[in-house]
Amino acid sequence: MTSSDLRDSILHHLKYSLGKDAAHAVTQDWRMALSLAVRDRITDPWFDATRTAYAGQNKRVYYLSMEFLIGRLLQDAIVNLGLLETAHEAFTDLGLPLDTVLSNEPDAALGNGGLGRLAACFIESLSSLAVPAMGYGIRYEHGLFKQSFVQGRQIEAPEDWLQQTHAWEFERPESTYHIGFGGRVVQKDGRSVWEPEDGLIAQAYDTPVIGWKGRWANTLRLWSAKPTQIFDLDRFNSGDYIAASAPETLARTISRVLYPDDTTPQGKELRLKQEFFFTAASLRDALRRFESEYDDLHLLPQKVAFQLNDTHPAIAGPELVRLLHDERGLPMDEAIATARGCLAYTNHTLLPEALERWPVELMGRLLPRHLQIIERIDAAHAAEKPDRRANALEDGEVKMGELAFIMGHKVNGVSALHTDLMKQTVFKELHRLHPDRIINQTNGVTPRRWVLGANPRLSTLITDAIGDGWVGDLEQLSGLETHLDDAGFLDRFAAAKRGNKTDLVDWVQRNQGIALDPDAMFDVQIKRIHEYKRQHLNILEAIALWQEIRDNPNADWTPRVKIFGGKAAPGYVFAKEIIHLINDVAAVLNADPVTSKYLKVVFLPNYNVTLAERLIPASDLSEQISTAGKEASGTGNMKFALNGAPTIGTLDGANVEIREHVGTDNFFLFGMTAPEVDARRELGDHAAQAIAADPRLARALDAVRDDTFAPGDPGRHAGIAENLSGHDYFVVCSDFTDYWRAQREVDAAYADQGGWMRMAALNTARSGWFSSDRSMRGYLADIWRTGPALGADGE
Ligand code: 26W
Repeated sequence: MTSSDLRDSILHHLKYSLGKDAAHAVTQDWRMALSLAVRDRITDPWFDATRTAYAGQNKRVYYLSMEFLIGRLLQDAIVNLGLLETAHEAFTDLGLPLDTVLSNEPDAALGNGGLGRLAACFIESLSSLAVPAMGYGIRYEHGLFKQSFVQGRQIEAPEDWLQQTHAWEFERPESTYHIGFGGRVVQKDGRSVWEPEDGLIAQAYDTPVIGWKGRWANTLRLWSAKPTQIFDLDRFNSGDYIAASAPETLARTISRVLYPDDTTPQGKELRLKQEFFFTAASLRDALRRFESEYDDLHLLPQKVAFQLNDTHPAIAGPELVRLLHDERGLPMDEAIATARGCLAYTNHTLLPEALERWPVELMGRLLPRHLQIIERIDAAHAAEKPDRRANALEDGEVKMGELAFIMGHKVNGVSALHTDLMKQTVFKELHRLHPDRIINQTNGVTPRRWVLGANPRLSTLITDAIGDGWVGDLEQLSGLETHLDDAGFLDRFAAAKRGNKTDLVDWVQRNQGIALDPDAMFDVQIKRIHEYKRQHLNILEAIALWQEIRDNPNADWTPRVKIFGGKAAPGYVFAKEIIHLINDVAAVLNADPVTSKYLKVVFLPNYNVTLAERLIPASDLSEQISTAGKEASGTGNMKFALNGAPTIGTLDGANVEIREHVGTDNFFLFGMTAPEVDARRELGDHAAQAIAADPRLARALDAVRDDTFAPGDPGRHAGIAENLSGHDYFVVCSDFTDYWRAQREVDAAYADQGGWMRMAALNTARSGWFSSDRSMRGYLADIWRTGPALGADGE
């Protein structure tokens, strides 16, 4: 496709699809027109992929996820189709910068964080690998809330991405399923039949996901809830118009909003309804497709794989058994075995408060037949493994982790450490009963979005050095190692980083009115705000450093900008206090005429995928400082390493593997290991001991406690100070001293710019293993037992 072909197609869509005259088109019109023109290029490979999968009778992978944090799609599609240059030229002709058009797209925030973004990377990798697959999720009308700060406090506003027409989706009014709730179970001809009392319609919306080089496209199918009946006509006719629309409002509520809490499922009825809603629709859709091709249900495990992204779709176990047994007459034990052959479960957290459990009363009321089936599943499991007890139903609750484990043929963790801890802790008993079930699949990220799309400067440099094969085969980055003794290469590497930093400096100036020095080290922590991620450890170190610079303003300080980004769940009070403290510290430090040339703190509001794409390429240092044993994997950590930002971090999640890959000399390690953390906690007064041993820590905590950062309002941050000097469950104080030491090593290393750039480039060269293509190959080999439908040559 030439740039004039693309321009013609854009102008065609502007006129005939959008009804706009070029003379009056605004940026949004151009963006829509470009999206439609690009979408046209996706449609043929998309249809071809579907045809190929049917013709080859390939096994299909269904990735069931409550969240798909896809962000913007236009640039990603253009990059994967190889149309970036063409699009640039087309818009040069049209007199509008392509970047202006691309940045007009809303960021689809249909997820909270790591779990949702992982699902988005996986679905892209499955397309890039040409694996017949489909993502199933919910088409939330409102994604994750928008965050702003008022006097340093987080304020939430509703997100409204569907306010504008969504350019990528195809509505499927014919793909609908009736989803029931409540009611009772009756016996008919010796069979149990669920007769739901309420119901609604799940309607499909399809978004094509194009893979690298446009060879293959899969579908992301998101379900939207519609009423079975739009109006209560009796009420409407009697004049009660508001009440007449009640059924519609109620039904639509199910897909209205993404739950913004990624740590504490609150046992909310609506959440369980959302989970069943999308799971049931997805299973039925997949079964319909299967039954259009095959007539033997026993073939199901050979032809269909359902991956459960955490326990949110774990009701798939009992629902699939119900579809096979109640509705299709397979004997119960065969139904359970067949369902298990199709299902596998990925665990993403060990935090006890994040493990889903539903009151039996609620499950029985909403899904009475499923509750009975869960009892049968437990009984069958106990019969099979009579020696010990490990049930899904216990103490008046349905434990979704146990249910997913028992109903999955494989259960995986998301980093080597996390998988080991799964075996030792939450699934200890079940692991003993099924020693081959738990396996590891370390997370990965897609290089198309996170390197090629987000970091064109670095990408050009890499391609100049080793060719462009790395984009589809990221381990080729190791070829960069031979260039590291070439001063010219390192200079260009430094220039790429510097260019990215300058872009960020300009953007921060325009959007936040804060001036940053691009020569300072950009030290970045971006992720959800949570105690275990320890943003407060980072800000404590900033406070201590500020105090030390004030004591000794003429010393040889390495200039640093600490950048934070991340949202706190609206109900998570302590996380919000951490945000407030960071913003208050930023205000004081940035206004300090003596220290601010060495140290600034910036908390950028509304962290999302788009902001991550801007920040990560411009980062020098990656903060991965969670309490060891608590971060299942992390995926931001991988994006930083790939983009040439070394890590300061603990031995937690995938940090362990990143350190092994990049080399211990190129990673700033600090802190206790997971077993050391547990042992330390046994000492009741670990925080007091740590504070007594480190005057810097004591002084920083004093400043949090007094009114240093809350002028005229002492006590504002007392909650954090009390937590840290008291209970300190996440052992912030006990890791502080070693964190400080590691940070000073970072300072010294950064001061030697030549050495630093070498270390940064080594991080890039040695991080190729962290591609989500590698993760997907692992799932394909060990869990789904299938592979690409196309050979490397496209046949
Ligand atoms: C129902 C409440 C709820 C919602 C979401 C509980 C837990 C979750 C997720 C499991 C939280 C999550 O996103 N976990 C993150 O998953 C990433 C992808 O595997 C990992 O990289 C992160 O370490 C992990 O915190």
